[in-house]
Amino acid sequence: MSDLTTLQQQILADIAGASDEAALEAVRVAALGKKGSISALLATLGKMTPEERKTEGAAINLAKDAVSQALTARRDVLKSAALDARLASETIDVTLPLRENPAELGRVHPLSQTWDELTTIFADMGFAVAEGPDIETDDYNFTKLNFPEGHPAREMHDTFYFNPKEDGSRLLLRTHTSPVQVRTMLSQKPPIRVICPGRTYRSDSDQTHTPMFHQVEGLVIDKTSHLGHLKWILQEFCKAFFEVDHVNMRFRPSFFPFTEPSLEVDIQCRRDKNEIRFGEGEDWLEILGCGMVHPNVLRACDIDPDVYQGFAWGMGIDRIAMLKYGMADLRQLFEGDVRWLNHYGFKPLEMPTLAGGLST
Ligand code: 2NL
Repeated sequence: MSDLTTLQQQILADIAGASDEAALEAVRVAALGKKGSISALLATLGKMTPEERKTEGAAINLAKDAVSQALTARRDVLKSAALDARLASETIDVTLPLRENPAELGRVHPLSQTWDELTTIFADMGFAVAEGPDIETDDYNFTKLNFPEGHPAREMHDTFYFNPKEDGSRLLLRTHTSPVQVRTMLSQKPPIRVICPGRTYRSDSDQTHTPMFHQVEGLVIDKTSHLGHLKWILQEFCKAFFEVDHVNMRFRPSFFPFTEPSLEVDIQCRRDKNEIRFGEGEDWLEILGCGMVHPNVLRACDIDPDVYQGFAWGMGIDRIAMLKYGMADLRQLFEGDVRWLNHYGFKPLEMPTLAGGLST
């Protein structure tokens, strides 16, 4: 009996001495676990007489209850002490400035923004986006586009050529995205409605030219497509892109080998010191070239010009980006200066939509 009292006191002392929840758990296992000291005593009840079992059993169970209660009480004390310690150590300075959402830290390059804006506008008019390789054949970049071999028009584009192959043919860096439209006409049947945005290359470098630049061309081929459709498409594009209700446009005769007739398009604007406004003013700004696709081009692309006709246009993405976003120097677009990008860049989660505004 006194053994039981001693054991109980020892266990209660161990409980009081446990300094954290792990130590307390060890004490519990040593007393009440499968091989614990109190469990061992309970196991001896089976070998006792009924009278002994009555008195001994009651005493052991009282000791077990006392130990259980002490364990619970100590666990509560240790838990709240641990919480107090955390509360004291983990302070939050609510006066610190908000950190920017990591997803909002980077900036979208103005050219990517412009690219997204114009694909959004043309997609709304039912145009698909087509892409192709930057390295092209002479055939796709020139011959199929009605630039005859040795024709001076080929010299109009300062082409980057690769070294000639054994058979004399040479690859080149595409000088416009027209070869993508050639590929589209060769692989699809009309009606065709595509835009082809992409990188293009010409050996030309000054204040207003970089050897690599971006172009978006458009192509529509159907049975009765005509310049009236083209004019409407370009007018709607300019209004949507420059985010104005009204634009005046001027179509001037021009020459491209791949269109006949060919036209250049100016948009009316007001040019103040550092700002250009569209839909008002007396100045004219050239923004693109266009025309009816030349029958030779259709034939070269396996389309019968007696059945189908269409129109095409091309414009510089870099140029319209600079016009819209008031950037003075073309070359800064490609310098990769993070300070410049922080100023002219766009927030990544604010994507252009027609309903929500292209560039809010
Ligand atoms: C400009 C002029 C233009 C086209 C591009 C084109 C493409 C095919 C057939 C016919 Cl496959 N035309 N593209 C037509 C007229 C003008 O670009 O000044 N771009 C910056």
